[in-house]
Amino acid sequence: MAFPHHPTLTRFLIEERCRFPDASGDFNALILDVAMACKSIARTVAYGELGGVLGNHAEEGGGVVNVQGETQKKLDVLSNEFFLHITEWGGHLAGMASEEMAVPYQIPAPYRRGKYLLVFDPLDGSSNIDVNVSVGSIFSILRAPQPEGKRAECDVVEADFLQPGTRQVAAGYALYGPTTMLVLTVGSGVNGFTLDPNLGEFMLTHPQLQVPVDTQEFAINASNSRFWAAPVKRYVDECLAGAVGTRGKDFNMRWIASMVAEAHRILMRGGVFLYPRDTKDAARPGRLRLLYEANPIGFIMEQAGGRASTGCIPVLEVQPESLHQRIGLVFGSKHEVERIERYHAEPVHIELDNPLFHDRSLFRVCA
Ligand code: AFP
Repeated sequence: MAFPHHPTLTRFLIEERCRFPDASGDFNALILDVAMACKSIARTVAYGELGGVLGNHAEEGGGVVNVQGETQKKLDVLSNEFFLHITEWGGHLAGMASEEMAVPYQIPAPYRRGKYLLVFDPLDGSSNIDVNVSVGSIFSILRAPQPEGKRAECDVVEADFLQPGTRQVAAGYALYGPTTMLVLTVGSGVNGFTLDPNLGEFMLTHPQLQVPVDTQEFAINASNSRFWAAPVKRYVDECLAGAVGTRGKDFNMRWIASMVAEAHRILMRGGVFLYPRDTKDAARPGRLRLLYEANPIGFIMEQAGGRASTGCIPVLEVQPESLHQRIGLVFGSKHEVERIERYHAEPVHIELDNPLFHDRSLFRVCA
């Protein structure tokens, strides 16, 4: 076998750590534990039907829904378990929160409690797992607010996790596609690692990724178009008008319904992703979750020279109000996201009789 000529994730982390002479090594150890959880999930996902892991998670009496009211897949539950049990023992974490758990997870005794919080969506896109679409895990690392001397006796509470995305120490995702990749930012650019299936190691294959600032590709669930706000309709209509419209160029549209896969495509070749706030369900201010979907992907996009927004303000600046808060999200190529923000800031004339955005008046959607 050829001598591996790509640096491993471990080497990358050790070299990064040299920039912080006071670092204890806790952070690197935590990232390696997260990577181990992702490798375990990748292997389980790869077995598919052979592993008996497809289909809905069911307990006696029927299927199970998570705190979002969504049906849990067997792989959602398994992936959550991998994250919890592979990272809880190392002494680096004060607590965790996940899409699949209503309340924060306490690090069990006898494990030591550490200085970081781990927030994750263990298997994004999982409603498509049974049709073999690429899925992934998304994670965000924050600092725990508990002072060092108090960690042992202090349980984490929801408020500890309610930190804006600008406070993330690191964020990343693993994509379980034709190859398994780990994409990571520790706040100094974005690096992509490919899992070498023989060595079982993530190798640095995509250093310092950059999202092209311009694009001719957008991603949105067009079946929701009747629920969109006017600025989103305007943006999409202009893309669809193509070369003969105001944009003067043709656009391509993509929709995988697995945000982590869309984010990866955008990181690789540019594009813009929109899951905006709409009026489909007035009680749901957006589809995606702020803490473990929008913030980590937003951090990665911004670190790669792209942009992430609610449509009105940078998503990383939003002060979270609850653990499972949903939010409108637009991210990708910088100039397109800025254009969408501009459309939201301009006064628009709404033709719709629309209870969320009010009817037939001049107003700013972001006001
Ligand atoms: P699941 O993890 O439940 O499949 O949800 C995936 C997701 O949150 C995100 O990854 C997709 O972009 C979005 O939902 C797809 O939503 P639609 O069902 O509206 O296409």
